[in-house]
Amino acid sequence: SPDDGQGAVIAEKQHQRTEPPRVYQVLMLNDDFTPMEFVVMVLQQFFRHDLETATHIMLKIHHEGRAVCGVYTQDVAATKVEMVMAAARRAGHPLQCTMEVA
Ligand code: NFA
Repeated sequence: SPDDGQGAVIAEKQHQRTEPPRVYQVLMLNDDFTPMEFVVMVLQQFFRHDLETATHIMLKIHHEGRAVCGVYTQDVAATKVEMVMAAARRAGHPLQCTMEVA
């Protein structure tokens, strides 16, 4: 901040702008073994989708191989991936979850 010549610091609008945070898509990948009901449960529990939206996303993964489950900042996206992978492993399903820059 500038000095007014008599030692007082003049308040001024801060022109330095913060960039918006980079965002990441969290995706799940299709496989032949994970039950559809488990994928729908994951989409509701960890991504906060309602049953209709969760079912739609699950079917998109099933038919197209992958789909976006949500878009988050890096830390939140990484936590979602870990939560899904932990739940799948615990249940004995091969479901894969990944993140990529949106
Ligand atoms: N393809 C799996 C099945 O037929 C269902 C599935 C959907 C798995 C989405 C993974 C992701 N049981």
